[in-house]
Amino acid sequence: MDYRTFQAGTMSAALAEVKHELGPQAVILHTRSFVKNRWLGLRRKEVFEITAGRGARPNPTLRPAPIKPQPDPRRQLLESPAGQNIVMTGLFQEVTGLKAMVQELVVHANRARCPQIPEELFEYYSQLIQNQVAEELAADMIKTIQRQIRPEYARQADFVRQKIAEQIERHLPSSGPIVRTKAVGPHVVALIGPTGVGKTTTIAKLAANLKLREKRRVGLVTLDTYRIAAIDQLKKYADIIGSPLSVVGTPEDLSAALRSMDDCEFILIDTAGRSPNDALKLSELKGLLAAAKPDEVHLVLSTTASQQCVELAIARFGEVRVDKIIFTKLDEAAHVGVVLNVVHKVNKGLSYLTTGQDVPDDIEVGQPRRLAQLILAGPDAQLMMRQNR
Ligand SMILES: Nc1nc2c(ncn2[C@@H]2O[C@H](COP(=O)(O)OP(=O)(O)OP(=O)(O)O)[C@@H](O)[C@H]2O)c(=O)[nH]1
Ligand SMILES: [Mg+2]
Repeated sequence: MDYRTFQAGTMSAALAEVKHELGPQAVILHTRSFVKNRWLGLRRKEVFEITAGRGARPNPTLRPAPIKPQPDPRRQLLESPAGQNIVMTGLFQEVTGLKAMVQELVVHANRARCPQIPEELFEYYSQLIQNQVAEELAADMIKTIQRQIRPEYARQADFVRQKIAEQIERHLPSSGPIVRTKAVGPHVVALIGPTGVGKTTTIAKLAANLKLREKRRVGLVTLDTYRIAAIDQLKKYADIIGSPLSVVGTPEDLSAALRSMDDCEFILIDTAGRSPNDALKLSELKGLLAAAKPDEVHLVLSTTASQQCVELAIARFGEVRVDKIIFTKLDEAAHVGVVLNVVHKVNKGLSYLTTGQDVPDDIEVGQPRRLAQLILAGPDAQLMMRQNR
């Protein structure tokens, strides 16, 4: 076959050239795109290349094939695999173009709404907003940075990102991990929170890390007597790590269970998930915690919930007792800014973040710097989380 290579700045321009030179019957053999460096690599240009031929010459030794009605040559070209490749590439280009256009419109709309944000720092402000950092908080951080740095530094991306990380750290109180400070008796920690946020899984991760990695004596207590499955779930983990588990339903049983584990260094209490709207169950939980007198109560919240749900949970569970906050399911969160908004607003220390279903690995101490990195990573945050495992 007689074939030639055509190059152009867009796939459709290259295709037009193929059609012009070889006619509509042209057969496409190969397509590719690559970046060409020009001016000693200072300018880069994307090139689209199509290798096409005029079609196979008829073989005289073969009997002529019966004449079939020919589809329209344009359709023939489009239906070939290479033709479809081009269509897909074209679509991809168009979608990418549309995305950039929408992004630009969003930035433009935000910019119109926030004339107080300096032009050179607007991109960073936009990134924080896209990660659902509250507008007021984002504006506050950016304005502080503007006051801190000289204008020429605002153009140095790494420097500005470092400053934003510092701001996020400043606005995100962290409580550090669970630490036993007393010399005698168990350090008692209770986890409370809405249903299904990951309390039991987090208790299992904490217990396994304390027992297997730190070699501590750990006892487990569950107050979740509503469902057999919930007891089985924790029993399975207790057996694997070799820790005692007590299942208790009343405040009196709870006090007795804690006394029976007096030789443990840590006791972790799992509770049944409660709806923030269920006042009765919340007051029952309050009674149980009053009997347990835990050293720390961590409110467990999921990053997959809306900020509104999270705030309602904080308000209602706050009436029970909340000392620290654990955020779960970061691996499923589209945006991690909510963690910053919430922890900053309620001014409770962030103790842990959980990043997956695997016990005991998918948990980390809630470090502001790490959260800053995740917020600044934007769409790459999930990738960063997986790489960190
Ligand atoms: N993706 C993801 N899933 C998680 C994480 N933590 C827990 N899960 C999952 O969330 C689901 C609920 O977890 P549980 O630990 O049973 O939640 P819970 O808060 O104890 O639930 P209730 O006791 O019913 O209120 C399970 O499928 C867990 O595997 C996490 O960090 N990431
Ligand atoms: Mg549970």
